[in-house]
Amino acid sequence: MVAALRNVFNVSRSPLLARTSIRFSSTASRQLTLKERLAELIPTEIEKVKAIRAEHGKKAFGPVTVDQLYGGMRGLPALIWDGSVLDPDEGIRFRGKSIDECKSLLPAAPGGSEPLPEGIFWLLLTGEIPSAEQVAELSRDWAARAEIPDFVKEIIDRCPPTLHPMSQFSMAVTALNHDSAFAKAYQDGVSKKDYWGYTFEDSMDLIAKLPNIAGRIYRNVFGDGKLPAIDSNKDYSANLATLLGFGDNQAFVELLRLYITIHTDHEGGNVSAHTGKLVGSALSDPFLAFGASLNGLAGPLHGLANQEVLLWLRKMQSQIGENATDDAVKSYVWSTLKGGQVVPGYGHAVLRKTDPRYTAQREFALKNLPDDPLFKLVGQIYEIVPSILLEAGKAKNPWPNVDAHSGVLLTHYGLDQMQFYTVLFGVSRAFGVAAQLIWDRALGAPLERPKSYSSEAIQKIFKDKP
Ligand code: CMX
Repeated sequence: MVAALRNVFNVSRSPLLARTSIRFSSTASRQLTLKERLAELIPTEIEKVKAIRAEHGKKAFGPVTVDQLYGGMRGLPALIWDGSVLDPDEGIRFRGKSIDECKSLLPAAPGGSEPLPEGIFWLLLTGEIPSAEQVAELSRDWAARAEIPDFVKEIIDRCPPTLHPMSQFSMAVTALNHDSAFAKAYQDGVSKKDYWGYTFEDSMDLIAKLPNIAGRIYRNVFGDGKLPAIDSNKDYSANLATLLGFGDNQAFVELLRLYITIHTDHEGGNVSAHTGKLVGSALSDPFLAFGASLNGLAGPLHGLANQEVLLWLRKMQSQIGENATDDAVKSYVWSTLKGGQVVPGYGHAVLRKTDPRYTAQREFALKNLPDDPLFKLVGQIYEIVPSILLEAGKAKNPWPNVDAHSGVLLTHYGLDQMQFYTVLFGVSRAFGVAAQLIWDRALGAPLERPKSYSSEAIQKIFKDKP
């Protein structure tokens, strides 16, 4: 305790911590802020990584096949990512904790039962479960940082409503780089050992400003362009719900809390996470790095699949009607495959079982909207699609992923503008990318630069080898 307090005192005097909203209290009764706790953890982690590299650094991690070079690097061990690990059968664990464990361990809002995303950010960064007080302090800190610069508002307001919300989102996030603490400190010649503190501040600003950006895009494209103010007494998800116009619906607020929590992180190799890490490795600040992540998330094989699922379901309903028979659904699925398209929301590059993020959303639906017709259709499809994908014989994983379910829940509460769905995924994904960016700068992660080969080189290398 004494050592911890001494540590708090030391880090509190650092200029890097000047913007942390809790101050050192001489009574020492308050708990550590996230930044103070991180400052304590970093030296130990640096030593841990040094020891791992000293002991195992020269050991091989297994063979690399030519197929992996051509095949999207599937399964290639190539990255360090601490926030979460994905098991093909079990699904995601955030710092070792399953979704169910997160749901029961992370603090919920008073009167609520879903985990607050503030808690999972703490968990992703520290590996620890925060107290309710620490989570409340994060809510207050983010609300205090939520305002976006006028020129960013103008950029969003000038976008034509026909420009996809994800493109608007990426532009606005990239433009936040104007006020990056990291970029400024770098220009001022900051020492490498202090990178993480500025990355932390930018990451906190990034996460805090996303609701105002997302809300503004939503209101401009789908509403009257008028946006309410952030309430500093509300948690992150409640504020986001208010900005979208659903703040009075407690079930929707709870849905957002769950939604943001489970979409935060999915280990490091997926397109949005890896892109953020890659761009961050060039010491681009968190706004530039996460802007790039968003452009990857906007692809239909990744985050845009949540929009595609709803489009596909609606098209199915328009062709075969609501309450369609299993046979009609089957032939619609086959027509999708025969048309050379994918069944959106099904399959995964790593998972080989039903995505537990799908299951968590299904459980929410069973509790809150069991009789919703679209939810029933999603359940019907779950009984039909896997066996068809298996019969078609191509997909390695015939089971649903996270995107198969989210749109149905949002639609139920009236958020039926499917073009907006990936923006919500993006708000959440910032948490996981930011957490890793902070650790990458704390641990001095180098510029990423893997080796590429031409097909000619591959032919030459293996010319006389069996
Ligand atoms: N419908 C039809 N075909 C599918 C399929 C699906 N849902 N999933 C995989 N396949 C096909 C692939 O297109 C591939 O075909 P080709 O050999 O003709 O190229 C073949 O099966 C093998 O693919 P795979 O090894 O099983 O899957 P990949 O790792 O290459 O791709 C993914 C994974 C997610 C892109 C793929 O399953 C897919 O396209 N699913 C639909 C889109 C989707 O839901 N994406 C969201 C994923 C979650 C997220 O990131 O948000």
